Amino acid sequence: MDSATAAIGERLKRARSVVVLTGAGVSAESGIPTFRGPEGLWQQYKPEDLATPEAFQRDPRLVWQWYDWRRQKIARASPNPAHHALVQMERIVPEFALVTQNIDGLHRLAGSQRLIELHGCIWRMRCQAEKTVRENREVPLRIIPPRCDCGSLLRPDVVWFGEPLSVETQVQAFAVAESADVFLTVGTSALVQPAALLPAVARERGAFVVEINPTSTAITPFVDSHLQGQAGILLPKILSILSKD
Ligand code: BJW
Repeated sequence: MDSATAAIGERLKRARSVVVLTGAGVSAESGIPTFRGPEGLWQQYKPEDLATPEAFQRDPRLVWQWYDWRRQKIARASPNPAHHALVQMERIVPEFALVTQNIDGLHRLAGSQRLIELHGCIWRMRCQAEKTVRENREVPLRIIPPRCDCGSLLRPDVVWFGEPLSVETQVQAFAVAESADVFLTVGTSALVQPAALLPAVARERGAFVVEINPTSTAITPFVDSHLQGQAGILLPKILSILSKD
């Protein structure tokens, strides 16, 4: 194991509070496409056609077809070694929080408990009229677009561009970031706000910020350490040091 990875493991051993921010790259090794980059969803689809409230208002059927396709892909996927390593990390570190931008539910499926889902969850639907939220795991959907018993359209319970994140979720995420001794940002391009602010906030409050990503991102120049590689390889390595007496 290289010395930078080993050093992060040792630093985590001494930390009281560890916060991890994850993005689509953490689920890439489970076969779920990321958004940006050469293989990303935004190469093939336009966010303004599929991931905005205006797009849903214009063509709910198209938006739901895309989400139905993604639900089918996610339903076939399993958590990978990165998800599992984070579950173990939570069990070892005295104060741990996992903040994810992912809507695929794989962290929860792996067993993460102290989890803040910033952008919602693809397995929940929200009634446009009543604002009630329900779990729905039907794959594929029998009727597109799905409707509530009240007759109104249901929408995916996710956060689209131009929509605010839930206040409670956002407050929780910033609070844990502010109290972190070590902050890991894993598998995110760190382009989407407000999530991308979290590593900067943590660093400003004195956290040691580590980025795990095969490529450089918007925040690489500002982190304390960039471990260049796949989350599914590096997180288990870090965990192996953290678990040693
Ligand atoms: C690996 C790997 C491996 C690969 N291991 N790594 C300030 C400045 C500028 C703009 C804004 C601003 N504030 C707000 C905005 C607008 C906008 C925004 O940020 N735009 C930017 C893109 C410019 N933000 C918003 O609109 C947000 N809302 C908001 O701020 O509201 C304010 C408001 C207040 C009051 C009233 C009204 C409004 C909402 C953002 C919602 C984002 N939604 C999406 C879709 C969610 C639903 C869905 O999935 O369908 O969230 S967009 C998409 O991007 C998704 C992701 O969660 C998010 C982040 O993407 P992520 O996870 O970083 O993925 P990628 O693909 O970008 O990166 C993957 C990385 O993994 C890469 O770096 C790879 O190298 C790496 N990788 N394999 C480790 N094996």
